[in-house]
Amino acid sequence: MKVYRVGGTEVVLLKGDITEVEAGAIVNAANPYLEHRGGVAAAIVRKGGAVIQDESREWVRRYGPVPVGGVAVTSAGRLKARYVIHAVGPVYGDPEGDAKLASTVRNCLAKAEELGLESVALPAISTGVYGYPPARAAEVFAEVLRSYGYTKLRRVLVVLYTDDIYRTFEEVFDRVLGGT
Ligand code: AR6
Repeated sequence: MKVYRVGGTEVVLLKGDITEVEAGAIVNAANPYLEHRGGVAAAIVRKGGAVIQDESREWVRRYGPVPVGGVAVTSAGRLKARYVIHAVGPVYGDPEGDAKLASTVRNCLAKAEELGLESVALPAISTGVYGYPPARAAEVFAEVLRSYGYTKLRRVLVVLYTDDIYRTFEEVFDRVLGGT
C-alpha cells in the first residue's frame, strides 16, 4: 500500500481484489452494454450478486449503451460498497485512447462526488481484456488524479490485481504524485 496526498485528498495504491474493498463506491471496468462477463466485471457480479447485472441491463434498456468514457451507477448487492460505478474505458489502439481513458477516470470521480461519497475505489480500467499497456494507463490515471478538483472525496483507492501492474503504477505515481 502506498499513500499520496493531493490537497486534502488521499490517493492510495492498493494491491488486491477490488470486490473486497470498503468504499462508498467501487468502479467496474465495463463494456458499453454492461454485460459483465469477464475480468473484474464478472468478479463483481459473482461476489455482489445478480442484482448488479439486472440493474445494469435495466440501465441500458432505459438509457442505451454507455459511451466510451462514460459511467453508469447501480447498487452493490452484497459488496461492502454502497454503489458500483460502471465505467467504460477505451480499447487499446483507439487513436483517442488516452483522452478517452482520462475522461473515464474523471467521470468516475465526478460521479462519486455527485453521489456525495468520501471514498471511491478504481481498478486499472482498460488494462485487461481491453489491452491497454499498464504504464500508459498509469500515466493517464496519475495525471487525472493529480489535477482533479476534489470537493467531498477524501480517499481515492486504486486497486491493482497483479504485482506487475502494482509496481508499474507505483513507479509512475511516485514520479507524478510523489511531490504533491
Ligand atoms: N480486483 C481488481 N482488479 C482486477 C480484478 C479484481 N478482482 N480482476 C481483474 N482485475 P478487465 P478492461 C484487473 O479485463 O480491460 C470485461 O469482460 C485486471 O488485472 O476487467 O477495462 C468487461 O465486461 C486488469 O488490470 O477490464 C468488458 O467487456 C483490470 O482489472 C471488458 O472486460 C481491468 O481488466 C473491459 O476490459
